[in-house]
Amino acid sequence: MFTRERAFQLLWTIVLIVSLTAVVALNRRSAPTAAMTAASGGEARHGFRLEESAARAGVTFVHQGPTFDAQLEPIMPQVAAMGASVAVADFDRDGWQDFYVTNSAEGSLNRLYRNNGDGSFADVAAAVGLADVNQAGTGVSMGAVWGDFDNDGDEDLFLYKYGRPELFRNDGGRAFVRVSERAGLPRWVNANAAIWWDYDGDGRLDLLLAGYWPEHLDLWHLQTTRIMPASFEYAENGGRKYVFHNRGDGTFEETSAALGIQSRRWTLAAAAADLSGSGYPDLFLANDYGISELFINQGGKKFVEAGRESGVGRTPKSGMNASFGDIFNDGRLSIYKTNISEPGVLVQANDLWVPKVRAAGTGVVEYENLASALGLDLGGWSWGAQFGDLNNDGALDVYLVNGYVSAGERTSYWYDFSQIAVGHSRIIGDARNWPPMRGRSLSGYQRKRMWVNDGAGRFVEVAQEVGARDTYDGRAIALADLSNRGTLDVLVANQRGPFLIYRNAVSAGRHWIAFALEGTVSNRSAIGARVEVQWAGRRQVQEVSGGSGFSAQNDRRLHYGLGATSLVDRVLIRWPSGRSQVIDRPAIDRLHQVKEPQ
Ligand SMILES: [Ca+2]
Ligand SMILES: [Ca+2]
Ligand SMILES: [Ca+2]
Ligand SMILES: [Ca+2]
Repeated sequence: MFTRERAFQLLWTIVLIVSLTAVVALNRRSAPTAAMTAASGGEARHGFRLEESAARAGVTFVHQGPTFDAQLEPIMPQVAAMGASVAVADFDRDGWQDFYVTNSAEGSLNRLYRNNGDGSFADVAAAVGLADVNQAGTGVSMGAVWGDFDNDGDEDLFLYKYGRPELFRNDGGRAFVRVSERAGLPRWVNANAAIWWDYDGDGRLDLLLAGYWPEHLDLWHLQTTRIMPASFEYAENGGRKYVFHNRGDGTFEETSAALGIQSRRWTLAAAAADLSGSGYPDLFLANDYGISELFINQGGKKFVEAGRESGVGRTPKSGMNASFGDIFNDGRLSIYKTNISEPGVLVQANDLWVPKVRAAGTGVVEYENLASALGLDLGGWSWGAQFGDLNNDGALDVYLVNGYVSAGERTSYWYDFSQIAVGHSRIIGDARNWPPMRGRSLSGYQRKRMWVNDGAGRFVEVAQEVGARDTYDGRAIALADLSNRGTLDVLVANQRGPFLIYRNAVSAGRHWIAFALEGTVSNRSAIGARVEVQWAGRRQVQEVSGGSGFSAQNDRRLHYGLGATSLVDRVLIRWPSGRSQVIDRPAIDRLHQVKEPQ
């Protein structure tokens, strides 16, 4: 039987064999800026311009990577390649968006940047008790997500690590109280992904925590080097998934087995939204070394894995990102999952899963991959990506960061990497068999991608033109309106690199509208609320998210570009409780605070 899987195996093998014979002469330079034309030309053409201004804003953070057991030393740069993350929220409720940034060396400090409202930021992590969270023996930070789990109005913080997961209760924006034991969190999980969601719609936020490495591993004290994925395509020896159901009394119960979410794939990214039209959030997992998984929510009581049936889980790749966007303004969310591509060696190409049919009830949506057709397929060694209307023209654009290990500038590990990739599982699974990196790069010094959606379903790449010109090893990206001016700024967390803030200047005459939602019956953070904005014969749907992209969380206020229109006809809100709300002709060019009607 010549199965589809067999075809992909063959294809993969052929690609790698080709790579063995190819001359991998990568000649990379990291200084593209000199050759670039003035960004003002880009602004005129595309309607916006990005200017990197982190240092000027007082943000001078440089991420430190982890250093594991010395037995991993030869391949340390690639196994210790994650941990830079960013999560946005207004933790002190002053109306200005703040952000939390993780650090990943033992003993290093995380940062909480409070927005001063004047274009500058101040690190208050130490003052509020969120800095010193990477002490030896507790593991190191990989990412964080904000959510008000006790519905008291203050955004609480969940921190996931290669190590001890932590929950911090926000006490009035002045201090964070560690409540991990009381909450009932496990002792040790090696995770790169977590999200807040209210999967059963009871008005209390639950937590999904997705393991990458198996949870029994202490990466600083290895008993064996047989810890690597068993396969590059079908590895199922990764970390388990946890669902923590919020009991409402400060404690959580672990419900993954009862819900049917029991994957051991190597998850790198997770995101939830109501993809099936049931009123409950479904769950998408982007997995490394294998296929993606799509768990369809059955009324908050059970999940059915529908990767194969829906199409999104048929082709094994190296999934790194999960984000949703209504790119055609037709009320349907597409899924963007990034993967690895290195021209001339391995081109997995990114996936843009576009729904083919509108689902009814709890039915499974069928998807087709239109990444190539729309021009979103090639992003290098891709990591985090987010949808957002950066030029306020009414169509969602995509910002993507990339790059794996930028080391020796004219050296490449790709040849050796390809050799291990075709090996037998017994060979791949043991870190001792992986060729030493010896200071070589692996898809390093890559140019970022900024795709502008032309509104007709075609994306044009404009990163260099609009000023997004760094070549650091990007991991997490989050979009946030930092200055409350109706423009989405870009926050980028780089592995072993500086944190970047691209301030976004949008051309005059482009309108917008934004919504800050607060649940009453629903969870107070309003995670899962769905807002449809209708204007000028168009409509766009967005959902409030408890984490998306790669190790990231956007500004949870929903932002819609409107182009030249002067009128929004109507806004439809579907709260997670199921309540509906209609707002007719809301004022444009402003943020609307909307509280769920009781
Ligand atoms: Ca604030
Ligand atoms: Ca709270
Ligand atoms: Ca719940
Ligand atoms: Ca746009």
